[in-house]
Amino acid sequence: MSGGRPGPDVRRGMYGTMALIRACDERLRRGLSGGEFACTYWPPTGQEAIAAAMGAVLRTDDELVTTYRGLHDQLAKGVPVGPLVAEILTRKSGVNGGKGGAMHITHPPSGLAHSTGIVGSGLPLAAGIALAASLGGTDRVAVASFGDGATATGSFHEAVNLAALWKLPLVLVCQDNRYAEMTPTAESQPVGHVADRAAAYGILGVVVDGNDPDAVVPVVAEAVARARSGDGPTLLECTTYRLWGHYFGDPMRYIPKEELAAARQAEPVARYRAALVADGVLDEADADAIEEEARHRVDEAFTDALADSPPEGGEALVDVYAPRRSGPGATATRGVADVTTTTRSLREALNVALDQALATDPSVVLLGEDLADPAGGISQVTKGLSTRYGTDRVRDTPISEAAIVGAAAGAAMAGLRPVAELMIMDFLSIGMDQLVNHAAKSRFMSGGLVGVPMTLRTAVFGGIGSGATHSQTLEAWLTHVPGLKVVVPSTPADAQGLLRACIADDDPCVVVENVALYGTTGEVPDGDHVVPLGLADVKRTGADVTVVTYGRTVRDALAAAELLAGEGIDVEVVDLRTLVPFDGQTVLESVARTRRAVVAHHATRLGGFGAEVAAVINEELFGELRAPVRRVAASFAPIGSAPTLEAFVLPSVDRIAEAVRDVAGR
Ligand SMILES: Cc1ncc(C[n+]2csc(CCOP(=O)(O)OP(=O)(O)O)c2C)c(N)n1
Ligand SMILES: [Mg+2]
Repeated sequence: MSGGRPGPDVRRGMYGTMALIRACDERLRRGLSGGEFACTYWPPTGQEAIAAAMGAVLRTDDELVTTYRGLHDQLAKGVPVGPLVAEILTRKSGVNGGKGGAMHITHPPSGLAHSTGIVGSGLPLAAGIALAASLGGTDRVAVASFGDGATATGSFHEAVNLAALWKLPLVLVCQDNRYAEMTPTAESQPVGHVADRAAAYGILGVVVDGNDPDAVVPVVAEAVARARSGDGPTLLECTTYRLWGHYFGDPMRYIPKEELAAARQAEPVARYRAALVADGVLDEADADAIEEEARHRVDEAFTDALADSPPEGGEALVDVYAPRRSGPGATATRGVADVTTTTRSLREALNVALDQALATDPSVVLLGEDLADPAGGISQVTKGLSTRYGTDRVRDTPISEAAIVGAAAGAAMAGLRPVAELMIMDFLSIGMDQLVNHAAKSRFMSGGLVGVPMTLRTAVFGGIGSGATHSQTLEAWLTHVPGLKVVVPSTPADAQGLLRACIADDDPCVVVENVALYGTTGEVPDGDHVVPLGLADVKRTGADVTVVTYGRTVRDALAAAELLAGEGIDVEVVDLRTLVPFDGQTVLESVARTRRAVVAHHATRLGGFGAEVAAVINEELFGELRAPVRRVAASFAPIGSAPTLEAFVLPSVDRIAEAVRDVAGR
């Protein structure tokens, strides 16, 4: 459908959608008020017209990202009412098996890509979905539906900037319901209209009466046509009113009575019914029948859902990660006797892994700041790749960490295998919501329907005088998040093989690189070298003490082992390589032999991953240990810029050696 007011069939259809939304909303509110059931609910009452118009314009294969206040959008996009209601009531038969709940509805067959509970976060995801649509050569569009309050978030601005810059097939639908929780729109934005913000990004902003579906249809249709034809995003501000407060049961004390009374007078469902009757599209009996039919479908949905049970508790552990795959990638080339090798720096090894992935898998795309040539990345890891594969697949981004991670996650949800780069690990703080709340949780919240096969590369700049905001070793932030895999390579061979494994993996993986290692060289097996995730590697065998470590600290541990060999202490060095999944077996086998262990890492000791390793050793081998497990890690202090301050805080060869002597009783 393109511009112009809708015809009678479309209008009747939209009324049916609005009636269905209203019936479902009323049934939910009735059940909640009467104590018939309990669930979370953010009523979209009063916003039905916007959803109905979107539903009338969008194709099933267009992808919608909405929010916790999404019932209307979800029904209008075609999510079947029975499984939708069951999900809201967190039943087994819900679209997402009761794992998503009212806030996190996902239904790919209807093009309902994601519903987010984090304000503004849907926009970067939708940008990524739009990127996948355009790189895939389709004419599908992505639509982000969000509230007025969301336009104050960094995610909104980063995503709109990115989408406008890249002319992504994205439609931005703001449902301006006059409030963000308890704050009126006017008190949270310095411009008169949300649509005014469009000018900052060189895109069209349109204000439309969101209570009139006939008015919304043509503006959505024009925005969709613009997006489909490659002319980029449009920001639509659909003005409306939130009739029942922020959440179910909101006493709405902050809303002026007269304002609410006027809004109720202008509410869209009754208003549209009257308009259709006045125009002769429906008579009163037709309208009654449409409403009756809607109520009937909704009643049936509730009866079925209420008869169903919630998922078994054990389901909590299912869909956290993709089921394990066998086949290529399941075995390492390491240890194969006749494999030939090439000497490479760790930087070159990462470049080769990316090159191989780009060459063999058209769904692999790279995005990040300064990735493309001539820069080729701040550390030249991506050098040459944009020249070889083009800037469509090796993309420079604006300085927008939330949008980089979010777009990668969205693109991964939509079928690509993006490799995003966050230049320095400290910047993870800015992309964290997208990684932790969306990439990590999508598979679970969707009940296994939507995985996020993305890789995030990032580098620790510690140990080179970069100071407190450019030196942090933050992998412990990530290992605490179910759904993520966390990889920390120490050698060129591992870096290449682990990165290949991450890109091929169906779950979101973070590769923590270290700038101090980029120049180190080593032998890398030729060909398709893959190191399976979750397998530690014994980098040096020894009989007296096990040092468990990873990443940059492996080098220090090996140097300490050399030193200690001269003192007659035989040290085994276990390189974890992957922190999640954690290879406890290799660690325990080693410590069961040596009966003495030191755990070492450059990250802060308090709450560091070493605490987890030490706890596992204690739990499993307490009776075997000849000494308590010792940890060597950074002091609980920011990294100072002066070399003296940094050296004081970070672990060193000497400190590792000292700890080993201590557990060895020397
Ligand atoms: C990032 C973030 N901050 C705060 C919240 C708490 N919160 C939930 S909804 C909401 C208001 C959002 O308002 P708006 O974007 O206008 O959407 P509406 O609820 O009106 O549909 C807030 C502050 C949140 N969920 N996410
Ligand atoms: Mg709002």
